[in-house]
Amino acid sequence: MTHEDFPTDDPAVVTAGLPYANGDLHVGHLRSYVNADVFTRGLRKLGQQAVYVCGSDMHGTPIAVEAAKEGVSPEEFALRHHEQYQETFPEFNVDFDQYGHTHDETNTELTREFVRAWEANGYVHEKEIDVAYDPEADQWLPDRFVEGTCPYCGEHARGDECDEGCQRHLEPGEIEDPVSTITGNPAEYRKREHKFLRLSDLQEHLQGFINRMEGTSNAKHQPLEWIEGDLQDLCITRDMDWGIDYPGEGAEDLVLYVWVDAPIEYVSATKQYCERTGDFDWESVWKDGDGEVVHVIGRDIIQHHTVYWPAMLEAADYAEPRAVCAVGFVNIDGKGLSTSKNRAIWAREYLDEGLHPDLLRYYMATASGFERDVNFSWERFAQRVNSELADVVGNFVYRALLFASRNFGGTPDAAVSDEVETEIAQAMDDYEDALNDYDLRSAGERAVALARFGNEYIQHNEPWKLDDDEAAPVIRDCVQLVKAVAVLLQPFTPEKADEAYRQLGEPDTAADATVGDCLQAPPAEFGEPEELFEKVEDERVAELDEALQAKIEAASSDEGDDGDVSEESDVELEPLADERVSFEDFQELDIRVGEVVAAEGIEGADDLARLEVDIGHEVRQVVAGIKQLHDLDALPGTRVVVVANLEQAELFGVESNGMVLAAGEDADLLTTHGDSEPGTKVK
Ligand code: B3M
Ligand code: ZN
Repeated sequence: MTHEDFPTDDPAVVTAGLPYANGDLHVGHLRSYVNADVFTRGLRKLGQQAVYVCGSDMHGTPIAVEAAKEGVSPEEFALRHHEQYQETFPEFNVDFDQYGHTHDETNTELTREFVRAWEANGYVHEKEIDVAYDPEADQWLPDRFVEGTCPYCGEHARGDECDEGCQRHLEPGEIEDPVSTITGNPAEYRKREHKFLRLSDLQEHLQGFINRMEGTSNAKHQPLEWIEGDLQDLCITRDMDWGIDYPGEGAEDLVLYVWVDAPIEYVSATKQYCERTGDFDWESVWKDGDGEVVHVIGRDIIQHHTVYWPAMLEAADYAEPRAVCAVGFVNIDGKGLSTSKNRAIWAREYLDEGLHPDLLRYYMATASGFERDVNFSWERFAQRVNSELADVVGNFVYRALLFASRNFGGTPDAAVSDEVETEIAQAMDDYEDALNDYDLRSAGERAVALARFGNEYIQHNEPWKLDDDEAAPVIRDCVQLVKAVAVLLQPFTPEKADEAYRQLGEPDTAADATVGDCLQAPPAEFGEPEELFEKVEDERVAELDEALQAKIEAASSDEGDDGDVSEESDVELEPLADERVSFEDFQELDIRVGEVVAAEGIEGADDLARLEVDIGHEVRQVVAGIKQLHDLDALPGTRVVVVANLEQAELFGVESNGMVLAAGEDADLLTTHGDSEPGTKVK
């Protein structure tokens, strides 16, 4: 089944993965919430009815463990963070239409209804399993109360997720060599009855769903492997006090697993929104499928949203979501962001620097494709802000509106030229296509490209050399372009777009505008504009960077203490090879300098990219495992080092004729220090 393009006649419900109410917000969080917010606003631009819902995730061991450390009750602890999130999100113009939490009455009730429906539909069974137990603390050890070794990949893992290795969800009893995080002692496995959701009965449905769903390619491809073999049933109960009590028989002392009530909050928040506004019927969206549900999540919770959640929905006779978009992580200095080690840029810190939220929004939504990781750096942030928002958008808007207001008191009385009308219409089409492809970066870049066109247009036509009659049509075109840029950029930079709209004398806000307004004439009268964007100066970048470097150093010297290693992706050095190779053997390798001329992802492969590399004598096609790790669009022009006489191979049906050398897990591409020409032999 293919989905109808946006805009459709049904309401869209966009959700973002619920933040655990257990810490401060940082840029890693913001990336998902900003992207989902931009997407929702983008849908509205297309004329799609769209609401954005989310809430705080209050339950589970992520909260219980942290609350225990502080010596406060989980409820008090979680509510405090929930309130803090409610204040912080709007400061980044992340405007949820409904922001609830998983412990509120609506979600508690709805969660119980889901479980009762599963029971009534025969999807729940009870089974005796091994559960980790700490004899010294005399306590069961659910999820984050236990750590050990992942049975699938051998990495260190938490009780319910292999967060450092294969990212798989782990069922109770699966983790090997369990250790209690309460006492640090080895844990025992003891027998215990728990409730399970029969995923095994839903395999066929899930396979169909994954084929039908839209979204990012990582979200579509990763689950294929998980649902191929026999699906394990999902344990839906835990031995804890904090959580939603199991509603059925025989499990009075158990609460529901946090991943049961957490996604149900998507429905609860929609229900609360609908009850408050009366805008549409939440049940027709969630139960009858007369709606477009789009989940935006971090790439570490793909399994929960493409396997467990659709199974939970189906087992309770709910409809399936339309799309799952998995956003990449934000790394700092090439390493995973670590909250416990303060290797992070905090939301509050950013705001305290007096930086405008729209700048970070634009950077977070366009720094790379949705699903790729972004390596945060102040330098790149400043570069994008300065060269795109300030030099292109800000400069164009200011020049055009200043000329218009000084010479014509507003929009000149003239018709828009065919050339400009066609250009704007093309931008509107491209923008609509990009949003339908869940490609925010292209949508944002299209808006900036239109401003770039405007700058070139004004430069080329030199209205300052013309008399008013001759200048009028040129400025009329430019004013229309300003309006179109403001409309298209609004999802990314809502405050700045509103400001541009005010400068144009528009009576309504840019938020109210739809793509169709790009071609509607702006008011005849408006005053002198002010600059929209301030540049982030070099000295500022140096200061910000210095502060970040100091943090990174402190974090590195901290490494190996008992901090939260779970969020790390630190490189472990491989041991040096003992065996030596002869010089002759080495010389058999024909290693050349190359220059990337084209780079694109390979359809169907999560990590692979097809590169065309100029190696002097010819242009070679090479397949490289760098799709997630590099901004492919930025690669052309980059010097690389290529093993030219490696055996040919075929990967995902694409021939690879050579190998591009890269270092480590991040595939840091080797390049040349000087400017050796493509084809130069490396020896
Ligand atoms: N609270 C946070 C995470 O694992 C978790 C998301 C729930 S979404 C329903 O990223
Ligand atoms: Zn693993």
